[in-house]
Parts: sequence; C-alpha cells; structure tokens
Amino acid sequence: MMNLAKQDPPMQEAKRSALAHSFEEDGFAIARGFFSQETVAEICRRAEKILDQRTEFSPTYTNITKGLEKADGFFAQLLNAGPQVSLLQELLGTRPIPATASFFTKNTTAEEVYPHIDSVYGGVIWVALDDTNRDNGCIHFLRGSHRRQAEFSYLKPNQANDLSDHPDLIEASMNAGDMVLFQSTTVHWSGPNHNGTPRRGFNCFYTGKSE
Ligand SMILES: O=C(O)CCC(=O)C(=O)O
Ligand SMILES: [Fe+2]
Repeated sequence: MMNLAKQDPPMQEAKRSALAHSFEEDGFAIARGFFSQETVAEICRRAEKILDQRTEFSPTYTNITKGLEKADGFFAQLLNAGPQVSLLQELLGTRPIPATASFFTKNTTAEEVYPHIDSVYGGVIWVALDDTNRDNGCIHFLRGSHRRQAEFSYLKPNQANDLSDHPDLIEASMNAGDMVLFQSTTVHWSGPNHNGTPRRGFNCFYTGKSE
C-alpha cells in the first residue's frame, strides 16, 4: 500500500486557517494541489478498473460509482486514513465518520447533477482528477447556503432546478489534484460537459454522526 501522507506533504498552518475560514463562512474551501499527480493517476487507474468491471448500474445516474472502498483496499485506506481526514476534522470541528468513496465521470452533455445537499450532518471532499471548469461541468456551489438549510430543503439531485443566476453562485474551477472540502449542507451541483473533455472526480463522504 502506497504511503499517501508521505507523498503529499502536510499543509502549512496559515493555509489551513485560511481554508478553515472559507469552510466556515462559505460552506466550502479549495485546497489547491492537495494531491500529487502520482496519487491522481493512481486514483484514476484503480477507479477506471472498477468502472470497467462493475455489473450493477444505478438507474438514475450513469456517471456515479459509489462504494469504491468495497472494491479496492486502496480506496478503503484513502477513505479512512488519507491525508484529507485530519484537515476535514479540523474544519468540521468533529471527527469525520467515513461513509463511502465515489468516482464521478461526465462524458455526455446529459450527465448533470442538479442542485442538492449531501446530508444533514458531516462533510465531503471532492478531488479533481482532470482540470475542470464551466465548459466541462465543474462543481458549482451556493456560497453560504449551509446557513440557510430550510430555504433549500426542496432541492433534489435528480430534479432540475436552475440556480445559474443566483447571486451566491461560485463556479469551482479546479486543476487535477486540487481538492474541495465542503459542508454536507452546502448546496452544490455540476452542469453539462459542453466540450467533452474528461471530467473525472473522486469524492469521500463523511457523516458527522455514528448512528
Ligand atoms: O461530481 C459531480 O458531478 C457531483 C459531485 C457531488 O454531488 C458530490 O461530490 O457530492
Ligand atoms: Fe453531492
């Protein structure tokens, strides 16, 4: 098993506190270059292999593969003890309880994930495995929406809701290896892949409660 922590050096205190501020105020924070290109390549190689071999498909989403940690011990290790866990713990202020690791692709213009929150408790990390921007369907966030839960409780990921003119909209343009950390109550979505360039993402979802 590769030593992820060794490969991806710890972040400086000033950077961590800037991220903590964004996470608290905006509901999300982007840690640029958090994972090395070697780790990104390893995640891609292993996730693509699982995708090729899968036999069960979600009827709703052709582009989301959950439960990577059950298919490959590499992902179990990354979900449970990757370098993102201590950072997320610092930002959340509670211990992240690992739920699942997923692979997101976006090959056709139809593969949209509509505005939603992930859960009422916990936090999420999403790692760009390719460079991503509005042209290939980057993640969008509504800044501060984690503080306005009731207002957005009607949203469902498989139901179209156009928030593209919302004043609090932020497009999370990211380069491969960048990681966004967000509160599970922050509204987010991803649009169509207009230009067809690869747009792969790796996500770990952590609940805040051990039910
Ligand atoms: O990558 C996407 O298209 C959606 C990501 C998302 O909803 C999530 O990571 O929770
Ligand atoms: Fe989500």
